[in-house]
Amino acid sequence: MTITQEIQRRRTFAIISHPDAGKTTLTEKLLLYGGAEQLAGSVTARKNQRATTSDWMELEKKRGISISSTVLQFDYDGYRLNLLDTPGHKDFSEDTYRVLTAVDAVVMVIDSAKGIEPQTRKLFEVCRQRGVPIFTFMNKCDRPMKEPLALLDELERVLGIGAFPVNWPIGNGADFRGVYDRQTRLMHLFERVVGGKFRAPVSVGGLHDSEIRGQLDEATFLKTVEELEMLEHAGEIFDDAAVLAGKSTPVFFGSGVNNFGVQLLLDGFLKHSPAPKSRVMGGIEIAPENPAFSGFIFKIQANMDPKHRDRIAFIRVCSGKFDRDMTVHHSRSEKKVRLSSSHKLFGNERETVDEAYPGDVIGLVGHDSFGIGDTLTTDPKILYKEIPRFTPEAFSYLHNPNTGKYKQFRQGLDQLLQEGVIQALYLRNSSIKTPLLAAVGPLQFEVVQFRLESEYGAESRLEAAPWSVVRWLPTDITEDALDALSLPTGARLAYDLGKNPVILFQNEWSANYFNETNKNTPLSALPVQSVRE
Ligand SMILES: Nc1nc2c(ncn2[C@@H]2O[C@H](COP(=O)(O)OP(=O)(O)OP(=O)(O)O)[C@@H](O)[C@H]2O)c(=O)[nH]1
Ligand SMILES: [Mg+2]
Repeated sequence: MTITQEIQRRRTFAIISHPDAGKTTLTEKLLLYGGAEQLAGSVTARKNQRATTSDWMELEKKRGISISSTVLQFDYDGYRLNLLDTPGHKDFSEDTYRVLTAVDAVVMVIDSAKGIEPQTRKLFEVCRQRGVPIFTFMNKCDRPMKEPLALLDELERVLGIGAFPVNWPIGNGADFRGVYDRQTRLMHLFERVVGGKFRAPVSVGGLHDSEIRGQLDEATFLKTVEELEMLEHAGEIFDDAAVLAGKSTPVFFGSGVNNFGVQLLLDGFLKHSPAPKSRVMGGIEIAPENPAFSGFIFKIQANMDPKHRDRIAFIRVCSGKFDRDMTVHHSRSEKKVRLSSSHKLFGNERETVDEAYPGDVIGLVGHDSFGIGDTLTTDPKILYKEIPRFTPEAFSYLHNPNTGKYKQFRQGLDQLLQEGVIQALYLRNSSIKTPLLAAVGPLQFEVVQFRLESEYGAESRLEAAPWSVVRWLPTDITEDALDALSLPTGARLAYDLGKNPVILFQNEWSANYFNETNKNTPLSALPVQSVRE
């Protein structure tokens, strides 16, 4: 296969939504239908007893929510898929947003009973800004759902995106029977299978096929026919260009847990989603076919495999070909490094990979100097600046109650900071050695404490810190100028991990007051990035 053929068969996408809409469940089902697993992970109604491929972390299993994104690579129908399941909870949105920089399309999952929820809306905005094509899966049609037309209307009204129903639900809630595929004009009626572990048996036929007709009650049949006629009258056609431009979203209905409509989503997605495209960095266009290998690190995760206790840097390949053992330029250290330990990933399982192409996400092991956002390339002129930063809104000290375990505590915390699980700040002119953690949301504290304990055997104790707002000072401000600042009551000077100066304020009001009274010291609400970061 030529490099162009390899690129054209790659599909790299994330599954996004508000918490609990069914992303992880759908991920498992895509693996089932994609033939990547014989049995989809046993997703049971009892949330605390789940064992899914993509929620492998101890705390994820315990809480039944996704905390960290997961990469799954598999082949299906001639395609190579790189699928990323993301956490929905807003406290983990840093992780989700980083993943969005690494994909070429997204599947947005919506709970059909609830419609568009706040976090879906935020994630949608990020996709729109980045111009990422969006495919919509209206999930949980097996539960009393909103009217499908109302759901489409909501997409158009709330998100301001055109919505094209590729298929249409037949029945609703307990009577949900399947979907009508508008492209092929065929009805797909599914049977429920206990536990949803195997592919759902399906009968396919035309709308007026006697066998299909016989399976539907009069009311459901008439409602479906009427709605389909309405859609036909509207006369819209599938517009690939609008989808690729992020102006319109193809909509699929179904039920992940029941395996209804999953195959149609998978096939429809593969048919219409884009292969890896060029990226523009600092005005230069880098095409995937560019002979230079390049990619960037968007995620770091330690201790994925308890047997190995190492850390994996996840890189999205953007151009050229990756070969194991190749030597590349590492942007942060400006040094040459040899990439000898490279892996293909499937949840927390990994397998050595010898080559990779644009679109692929691979894991690199054994490089402590790698950080999130770093570029690896054979052409040092290429530098990706993709990774967004977030403003923390929650601050807490993290104490080590057990001095005998100081080493484990410190090592664990340093590792988690490098992973970007949470941020840390250092108070200026302070003798306090207790780390001050800064999080986008408080659940991040819980993850840090849990992982310190379970992965490093280190206990910890949280103590709320008196600030709720952080602002960045100009990076070129001198130490003397910092000494001369007059801060509002309760405010403190500190440094972030990149040694950039910040001010911690007790509240928004206090930050605004400082702004008013120090016009020549502009503050930034967004983290600044110094050159080497
Ligand atoms: N009735 C019904 N329940 C579903 C369906 N799909 C998923 N669920 C249930 O919805 C709950 C949440 O599912 P998950 O797949 O964990 O949701 P998620 O979007 O990954 O959640 P986070 O990652 O925590 O944001 C689970 O109890 C699933 O069994 C569906 O099609 N119908
Ligand atoms: Mg999940």
